Parts: sequence; C-alpha cells; structure tokens
Amino acid sequence: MSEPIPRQDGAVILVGVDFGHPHFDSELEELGLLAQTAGLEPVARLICKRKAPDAALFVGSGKADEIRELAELQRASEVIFDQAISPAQQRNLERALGVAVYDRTFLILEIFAQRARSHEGKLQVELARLQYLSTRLVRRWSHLERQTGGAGVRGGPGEKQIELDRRMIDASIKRTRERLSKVQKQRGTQRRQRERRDTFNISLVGYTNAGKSSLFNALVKARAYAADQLFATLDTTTRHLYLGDVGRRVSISDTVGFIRELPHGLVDAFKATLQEAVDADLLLHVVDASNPHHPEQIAEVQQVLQDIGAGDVPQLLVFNKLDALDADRRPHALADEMEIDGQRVPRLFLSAHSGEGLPALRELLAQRAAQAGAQDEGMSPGEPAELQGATH
Ligand SMILES: Nc1nc2c(ncn2[C@@H]2O[C@H](COP(=O)(O)OP(=O)(O)OP(=O)(O)O)[C@@H](O)[C@H]2O)c(=O)[nH]1
Ligand SMILES: [Mg+2]
Repeated sequence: MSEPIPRQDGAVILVGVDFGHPHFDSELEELGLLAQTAGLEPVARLICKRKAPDAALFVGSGKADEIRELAELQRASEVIFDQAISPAQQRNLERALGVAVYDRTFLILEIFAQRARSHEGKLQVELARLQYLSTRLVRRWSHLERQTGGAGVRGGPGEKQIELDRRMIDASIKRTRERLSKVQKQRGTQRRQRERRDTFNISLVGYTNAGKSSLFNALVKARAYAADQLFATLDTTTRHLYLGDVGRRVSISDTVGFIRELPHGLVDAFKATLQEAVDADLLLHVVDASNPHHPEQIAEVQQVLQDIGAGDVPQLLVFNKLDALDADRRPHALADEMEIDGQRVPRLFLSAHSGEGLPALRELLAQRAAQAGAQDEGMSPGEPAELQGATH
C-alpha cells in the first residue's frame, strides 16, 4: 500500500457528466455555487461526455483514473458529482478514487441542514436526510461484506448489521414524522386557515437566488435575510402588505427557493412549507432576468409547482434584477405578457435593488386584491378559499 496523500479539508473536485441533456451546465457554475454555499472550496472542475452512466462507476474507468490523479494533485478531500449517483456507484467510486464521493442531492441536503433555523425546518431536513441515508446504508458496511466472502454469501455479520441499521433508521423516520406533525398541528393551522379566508394571500416563489427575499424586503420594508448564496431562505415569513384601500387585508409570504432536481425527499419533507404556495391566491414568480439560464429556471419552477399541486394558482411573472441587465438587453416595455405552459401570464420587469418598476407591481397587486375582494362579495360564506381570487 502506498502512503496516504495528505488532503486539504473542504477542497473539492467538481465533476459533471454530459449525457447530451440540452441544458447541461458545462461550467458547473451552479454546482460550484452550491459547494461554496455549503462551505466547501472547489479547487478543480472536470467534465466528460458519455452516452449512458457506467453501471459500476458512473464514469468510465479511464475517467475515474483521471479524477483520482486530479484529486491527488489538488489534495482534494472530496469529489462531488453534478448528477445523482446510486449508492453502489458511490461506494465503487470511493474505493477507486480514495476520497469521499458525494452527489448534488447530498450537497443540497447538507445546505438545508446547515441553514434550517426553525424547529419545524430542522425536523423537515432531518426527515429528508434520514430518507436519503436509508437508501445508502450499505456503503458503511462494505468492508464487512468483503470479509464474509463477498457477493453470494448471505447472512454474514455485514448483512445483519445493515438490517439492524435499517430498522433503526426506519424507526427514526417514524419518530421524526410524528414530531413534525405535532409541531405542524401546534402551529395552529386551522386557526390560520380561518384567518386566511378574509385575506388576499400572495406567495413569492422562484428559483433560488432570484431575489425573492430582496423583493419581499422592498415591498414590506422588512429585513428578511437576503444573500448571494443558494437557499438563503428556508423558513416561511409572512407579513401584512399595505396596498392602499383595496377592501381587504393582503399578506405576502417569502419562502424557500427551488432548484433543478430538487431532491424528492426534500419536496416531501418541506410539504408544509411549500403548502403556502398551494394555498395562495396569487403567486409572484420571481425570475433573475440577468441569469442567462433563466428560461430553464422558469421551467424548473413550473415543474415543482405542478408537483406540489400549485400548478393552477394564478401567477404574475416578476423579472427582477433589471438594473443588472446590459443596456442592449433592456426590454422596451416594462410590462407585457409571456406564455408559459400554454397560458399567457402577465410579466413585469423591475429591480428590487433600485426600486425601478416597484410602483407598477404595487398597482397590479392592488388591482388583483380589489378584484378578488369584489368577487367575494357575491359569494356565499364558507366558499373554499381557492375559488376566491381566482382571476387568471
Ligand atoms: N443587481 C441586483 N441584484 C439583486 C436584486 N435583487 C436581489 N439581488 C441579489 O441577488 C442575490 C439573491 O437575493 P435574495 O433576495 O437572497 O434571493 P432569494 O430568491 O431570496 O434566494 P434564496 O432565499 O436563496 O432562494 C443577492 O445577492 C441580492 O443582493 C436586484 O434587483 N438587482
Ligand atoms: Mg430568500
């Protein structure tokens, strides 16, 4: 055995495999941002092309050698893949590369774990992590598998241990679920639902880092945490929004951002947080107009909205960061319509930073709230909230 190579803690190599997906991020820009947000330092990036993932190693064995050499040269302590890799591939890669190997899903879970502040948020992340871990248990016991004679030999100590661990994790998942549902009940969901009925509820949604919290702060003069990192916000904050005399109360909520390939366990665990969007009367879909990938980001957000059952909630598109657009990319009109998923959706360009375009947004929101209020007048009491304010 050769001497182990000293590694630099937190130094990571980013790897992306291009399977011909039209939106392949060849710069691994988003993965780099995710890594930095998690407190890691990307020291090298490597991309390669393949038709399909290799069953054992995800990449070819030649590429694996290349990654191992690069990791040694850069003294990296971890390698992170931009795509989801299977537990078996992860285990094989760790053996072949001699360093810890993670994927995008794990990184996102890690960030959520670091960021969660509220009791409910922490429990939600814990649940998602347990679910992810339960599929990966095998890897910690791979050395035992080998001791008992490898594949084909059943019932060795390794297998027993895996079974025991799996049962422990299953029990933890059950306990966490119970604690979570208790916290959510305590939040007084029913009382809030009653309050909601008299209020026009606006919910900010959008890709992470689009500027939702910045817009929220600009609209309600609050100080929600806004930062140039992914998933700055994990909990939901709701404030009263004053729009002049519109005949009813208006509230606005800022919440967690979406991302490409949002881990399934997370969507599941954050159902309660995301429920805010499902119950809203109007979604403000915030887009970072200065990001060249914004069309794909819009499509991702639409997908998540569908998945959580908010696909039919009326939307306004807010193209934010107008101040960051080059003069030749500035739109002629700051208000128009855009077609998404076969529907024409009103769109406003603005800047949460400079304030340009904010009065037009306030005006449009006031109109919507007033319209919804007028509709309610004609409705019998007890009508479900989602029917009110449904002004496409
Ligand atoms: N140039 C420019 N930058 C902006 C604008 N609005 C927000 N930003 C910046 O964009 C970054 C992300 O802003 P946030 O408000 O935290 O974005 P978010 O959508 O809440 O992000 P998450 O909570 O992480 O999902 C920050 O660095 C902001 O300063 C804007 O109008 N113009
Ligand atoms: Mg935010």
